[in-house]
Amino acid sequence: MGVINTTPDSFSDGGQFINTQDAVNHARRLIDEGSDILDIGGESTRPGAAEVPVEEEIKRTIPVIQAIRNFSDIPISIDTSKPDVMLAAAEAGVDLINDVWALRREGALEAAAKTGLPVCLMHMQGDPQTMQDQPEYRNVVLEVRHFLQERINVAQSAGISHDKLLIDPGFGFGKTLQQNLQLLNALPDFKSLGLPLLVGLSRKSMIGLILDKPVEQRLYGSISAAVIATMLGADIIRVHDVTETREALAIVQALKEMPQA
Ligand code: 9MG
Repeated sequence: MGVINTTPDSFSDGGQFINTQDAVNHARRLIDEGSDILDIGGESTRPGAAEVPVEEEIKRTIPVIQAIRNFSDIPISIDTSKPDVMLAAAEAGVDLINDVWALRREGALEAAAKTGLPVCLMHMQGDPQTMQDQPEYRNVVLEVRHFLQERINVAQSAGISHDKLLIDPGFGFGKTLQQNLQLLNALPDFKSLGLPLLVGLSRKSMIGLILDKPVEQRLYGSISAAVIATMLGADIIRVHDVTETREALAIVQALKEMPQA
């Protein structure tokens, strides 16, 4: 899954793609590089990010989706938590809703159900403004797993069928470095929820903290994390650097497909 942020304050690309044409050019590049899905977002979810009015989020994302739909049928995911953005994006032809709030914002559950689209439910403790202040868990793996199970149940009760759901432990969303590493190590535990597992580790602060590197120097760390996550069962990896990650994951794939002796 290749990332396209149409935000001026994204943590990892610093708002390079705020202009529609730039975002569309970036989409073409990610497609050429072999991205299987494009994830388009109009509101930064980095720690401390401010909320964006719904009209602005629609103005940033929908023209990009419409433009991509004019030349490609690549699966597109809308990274949003707002019901009106979900509905507008569905109308514009997206294939997946990626909600870092796991449909907890007012009206999101109903809107997502109305679109009939698959939804990725992600765990986050707190909200983007404050989530990294002092994340606390008794047992991060059990609590995140419990949260996801509860959101799966809620989504199903609202009419979203099990086969339309994906889950994501939400690396960096209200977690310390140690908690992120515990979750990474425990990825196989999440497979027992019986849903595709999406993970986003690309350029995140956990990589920066381990390597003591700024965001623009986290490529090798991000690739390593993607390889580990895939080895441990992740099905979709959300990344900024598609070519490099694809090459690394081709090795994992070859290993997984090797006939057992
Ligand atoms: C939008 N966004 C930023 N980071 C993410 C992550 O780790 N997972 C998902 N599903 N979305 C993310």
